[in-house]
Amino acid sequence: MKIIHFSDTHLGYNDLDIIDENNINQREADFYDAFTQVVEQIKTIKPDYIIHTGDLFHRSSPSNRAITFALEQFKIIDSFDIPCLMIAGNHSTPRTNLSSPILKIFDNFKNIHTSYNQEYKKIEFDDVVFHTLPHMNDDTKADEQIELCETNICESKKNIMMMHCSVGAWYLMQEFGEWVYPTDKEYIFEKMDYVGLGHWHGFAAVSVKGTKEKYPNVFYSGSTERTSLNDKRNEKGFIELVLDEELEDNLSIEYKQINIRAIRQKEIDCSIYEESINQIDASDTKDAIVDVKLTNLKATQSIDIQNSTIKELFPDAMSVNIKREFKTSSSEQRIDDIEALSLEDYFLEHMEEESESQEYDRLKTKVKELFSLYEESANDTV
Ligand SMILES: [Mn+2]
Repeated sequence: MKIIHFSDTHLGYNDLDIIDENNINQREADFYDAFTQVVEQIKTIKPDYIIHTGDLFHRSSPSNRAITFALEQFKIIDSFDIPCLMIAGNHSTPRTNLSSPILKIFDNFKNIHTSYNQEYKKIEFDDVVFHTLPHMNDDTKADEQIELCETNICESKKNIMMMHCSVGAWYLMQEFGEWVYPTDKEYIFEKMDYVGLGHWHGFAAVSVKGTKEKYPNVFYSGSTERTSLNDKRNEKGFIELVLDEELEDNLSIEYKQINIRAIRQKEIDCSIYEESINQIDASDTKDAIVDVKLTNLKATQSIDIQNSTIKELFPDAMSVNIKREFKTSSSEQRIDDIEALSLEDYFLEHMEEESESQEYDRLKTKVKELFSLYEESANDTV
């Protein structure tokens, strides 16, 4: 039995204010592209089942474009005549009972089976039972649903569990209302042939109760794109799973990568600024998101280094983000001690320490000018 497991496709997510040739936010288009690649591969692989473990959409009320895209893609999936099972994640679960769950739009698709009612749902076929536990807002209710799942395990068929949660506290995404699967219920995993998980955005085998040992049959497929620039992974894709008694642990797991926009991290050491700039290799930054860290910066130096100068180092990049990290010395005051001082005063004091007197006078004028500009615009917004 062959199964494709993918997850966290976050359709409708957008970022970075860059518009593509079709007037669509470029990052939003990247997510559609990632999804399309998975569907194309499913068509070639022809699995027996397809499972999606949540966060199909980025929001519980997605945009018209995201809904239209999903309906087009699931029409294609439906035409494969392969059962496709999908559960709701925290991003696609409404927080109140007043709104209707978005996954309801697939109710009339022949081969699409959904589970979104914040309760356990058994979806059964001739050879396999899928135990689906969609995202649940209520932890107490969730415990009962897990028990229900356990009692429905079918000895004569394969058993596959589908969930959207953090197993223990190890796979939290720092989001609102995450569901943490209770550690004392992990023994159920051993009764399953496979546990397909969504929520964590990296491909991962789950560790046994926080040890280094991994369950052979419990996996996060990860997301198909990155919903935050803090996610530096360039490997995104899906799982091709084979369940077969001939195999070790009765299964094989293959992680299949798709092509996504690269994120490249670069560092410029400002204590050797010129040298560091000359050493920058921009050859892998075409169409990429580039993260540049300026390290060992001195405050005085920071004023003279323009973001535009740094961006010019990567002319073919899609976007360049610049982070400035200031050099710290042990003699420096801690942030808590200087809260009483205004930022402008603190900054000037620091510059006075750092620079020659003539240079200080020049920079002081510039700083005062910039701070007054800032104050002006800050007042405007009140
Ligand atoms: Mn997610």
